[in-house]
Amino acid sequence: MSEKKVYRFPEGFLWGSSTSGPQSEGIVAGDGKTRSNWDAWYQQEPERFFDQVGPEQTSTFYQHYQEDIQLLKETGHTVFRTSIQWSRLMVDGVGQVNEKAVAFYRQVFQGIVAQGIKLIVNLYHFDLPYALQEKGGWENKETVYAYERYARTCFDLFGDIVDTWITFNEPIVPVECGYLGDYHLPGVIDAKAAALVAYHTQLASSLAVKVCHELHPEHRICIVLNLTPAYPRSDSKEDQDAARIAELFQMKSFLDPSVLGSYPTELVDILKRHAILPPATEEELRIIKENTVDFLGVNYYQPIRVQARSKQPSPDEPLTPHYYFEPYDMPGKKINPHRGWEIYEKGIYDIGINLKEQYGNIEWLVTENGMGVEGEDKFRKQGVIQDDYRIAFIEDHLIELHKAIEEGANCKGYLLWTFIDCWSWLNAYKNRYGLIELNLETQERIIKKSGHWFKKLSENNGFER
Ligand code: BGP
Repeated sequence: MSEKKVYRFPEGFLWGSSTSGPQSEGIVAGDGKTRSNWDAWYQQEPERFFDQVGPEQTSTFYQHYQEDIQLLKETGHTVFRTSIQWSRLMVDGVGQVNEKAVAFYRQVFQGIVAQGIKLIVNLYHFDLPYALQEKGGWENKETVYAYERYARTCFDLFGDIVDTWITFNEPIVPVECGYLGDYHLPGVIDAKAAALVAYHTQLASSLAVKVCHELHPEHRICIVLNLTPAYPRSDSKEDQDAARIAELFQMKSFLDPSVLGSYPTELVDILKRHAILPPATEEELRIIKENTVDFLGVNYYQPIRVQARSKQPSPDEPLTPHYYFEPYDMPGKKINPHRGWEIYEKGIYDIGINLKEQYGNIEWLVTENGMGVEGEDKFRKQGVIQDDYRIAFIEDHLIELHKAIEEGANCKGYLLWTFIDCWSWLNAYKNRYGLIELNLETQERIIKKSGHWFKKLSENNGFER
């Protein structure tokens, strides 16, 4: 039998998980929360959400946070990321501060820090106050300044407890899903609006970095990006071009301005060519240039595989990034059938090396990686879900991450999505991601096999395989 290899991570490597306010807190009568885009959408079209479970029924963290913080400890967390809901903290995103929200978040944050767990707080996880959405959302520059005021309010209210912040989670997702597809509000296909929304979001992120550094120079702030590497079908020039352009849209549109302070010239040229380059003032571009992030959060689930278009775009086709490439469905790829996402562990290695070589070896954390599985009940033995597939999924990715770190990648921690089964946008509770099972009827929490395993992983700062 071959000998086992030990994968030990650098000293101080952080082990934990991420969640978000909208996916975990739920809504309780009298809590003072105002409507977000998700609350409003569920009211309008509940049938779009799996089993018609909406955002008010998320994992009751609002009531159970004390118990849940204990569970973080029991599953070996040394780091935890969650988000503040803008629509909970400020009436309709611009009005009065909700004192109940302030009390709630302060108790949560203090409770986490008191356990010796490093806390990372995100300001925005797809959840725009609906009142702002009604005024044009991120197409309207007023939203940028409303977000800046909201960020400042958070730094003021919680800066004595929180010292590590995130401006946005996966800002490209609302652009792709809301302005180039029909999965987030407003659900339109409008490339010009998409480019404007992306630009305004980047400007808002840079402003939050600026305000954070002004108010609390000792704090650190990052942006979380889903950096899906684009792999070309072949090494033909056409396929390589397709992959390069896919990465420009999907990855570099936020990575370059956030880390390097400017947009890739090729991306600007493409947007100009289609007459959809957002109008940017010199002052705004200076803000982006001067306020780059201190470190980066990387969410990695799947790669994208692309090829050159097989047919010319029709003149009537609305402009989307697919004007330049088409998806490549690689035969034999490994797939998570529940989510339909490819599993390609080496992607995490490639990201680490890319950040090392092209982005000044910026410090980064894996801020999400994980496996959503439907119907986990069938894996229950003696009351506990035996999710060996999740353990294998994490280990497989950690092996690649370990290799990248050995080769000099500057990764400081691994945060799983997520600690407890949570509500996932249109998929609601279809796929479960947690180290801890959530019983939707009783709200009982039971640690899965992976949760016990994760504790050992954290205590040993690695694993053997
Ligand atoms: C990421 C989001 C998370 C989470 C995760 C799982 O993109 O940041 O909020 O939802 O994906 O994806 P899904 O819930 O769609 O299965």
